[in-house]
Amino acid sequence: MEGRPAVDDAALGRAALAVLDANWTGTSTVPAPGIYPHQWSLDSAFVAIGLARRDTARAGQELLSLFTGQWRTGMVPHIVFHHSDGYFPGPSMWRSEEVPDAPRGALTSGLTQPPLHAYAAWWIWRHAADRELAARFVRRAWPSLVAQHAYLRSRDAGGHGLAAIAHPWESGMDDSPAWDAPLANLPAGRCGTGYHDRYFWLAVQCRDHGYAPSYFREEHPFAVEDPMFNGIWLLSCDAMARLASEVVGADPEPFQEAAARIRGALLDRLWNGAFYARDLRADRLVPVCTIGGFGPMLDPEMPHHVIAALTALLESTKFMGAAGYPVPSCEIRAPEFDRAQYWRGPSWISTNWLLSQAAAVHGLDRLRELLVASTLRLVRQGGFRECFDPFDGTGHGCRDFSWSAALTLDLLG
Ligand code: 9WN
Repeated sequence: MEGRPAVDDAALGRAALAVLDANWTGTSTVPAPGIYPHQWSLDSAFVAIGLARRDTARAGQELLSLFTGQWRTGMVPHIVFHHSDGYFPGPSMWRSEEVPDAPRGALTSGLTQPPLHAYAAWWIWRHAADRELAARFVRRAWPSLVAQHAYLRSRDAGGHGLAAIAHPWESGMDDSPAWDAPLANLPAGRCGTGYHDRYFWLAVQCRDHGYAPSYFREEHPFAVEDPMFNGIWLLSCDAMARLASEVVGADPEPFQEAAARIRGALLDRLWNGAFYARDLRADRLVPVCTIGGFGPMLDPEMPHHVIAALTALLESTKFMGAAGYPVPSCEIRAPEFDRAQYWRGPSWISTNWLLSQAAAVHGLDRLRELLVASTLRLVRQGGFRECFDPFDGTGHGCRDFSWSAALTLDLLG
């Protein structure tokens, strides 16, 4: 790509596969050795996408293995633990074994993450060399995907068609400044002062209320409608509709209706010239532009004026225009921006990849090419790091990060 010798791409592809092989446990892929030694939901969806063209069987197994942790409510937990050690908070905090709806034989967290899985299943179906194998996988995954989508409706705390996250961990973008205001509003004195004290306190509240959707909707003090979570849900509803008619022989209409409902609610509830997260407990938009605000761009049917405004914002000096290594996870000019701290500034391969898909569905070819080229430049220069400084490309967080490797494979084609 970009006039580089083919050998560079081949070597990068081999290095990416080597990371995924090293992080493969035999049934699924850990996000990174050492720091994340269990299975994470969103990470597995990205890994499945990255493997779809290269190894259909393993891509499918990644998702099916995640579904062994699915709860009877349909909830796909954000972590399925492989053992009891190595990550805090671990199984002894979550205590899923005490929850009647949790599976026996698997220890899991009690929260979820963005539901990218139906889209990942569709990606496998679309890109697999072995169509029969891919179709068998889709039919096996289908009941789990249907249950997951039904569960998300039970998380509509605002009553307008969007799922509300009950914890920053559910967003997949845990340190994002979009959660600062809702976290600041938690009952002081009961939950500690630091953000991470508050994360822990919130998780304990969820546990002590049995992770019940009715508690999440009605009482839990953190309830936020996030444009990225819901943009991904919408994308997956479209994927469900396609899988229903192309593979499963089911009725696509309920999923088409769900996609339309989410689209309408995103525009009614979260759009104000850009998409913002809505803090349901304070009933107001959180006035900071983050990478999460571009999630609804993934929808092929978002109105043209919305896509034009989002593209202008993305290309402006608030985001890509001033970053040597886009896309920063927070608006560069915001006071909350921090170039080195996780979701408060650094560029991530996952969100770059999602935006490259958004650009593709809207025919924004130049934007797509720029995103692909700059994303590959990041990993070529810095390796498969967790995230990157958006100004000089320095890698941050852990090394040999699975979704950085997997999505590189996809970008290499
Ligand atoms: C909490 C595993 C996960 C990702 C998230 C990322 C980070 C965990 C953490 O790592 O979250 O779930 O310990 O900070 O924010 O997107 O799924 O890679």
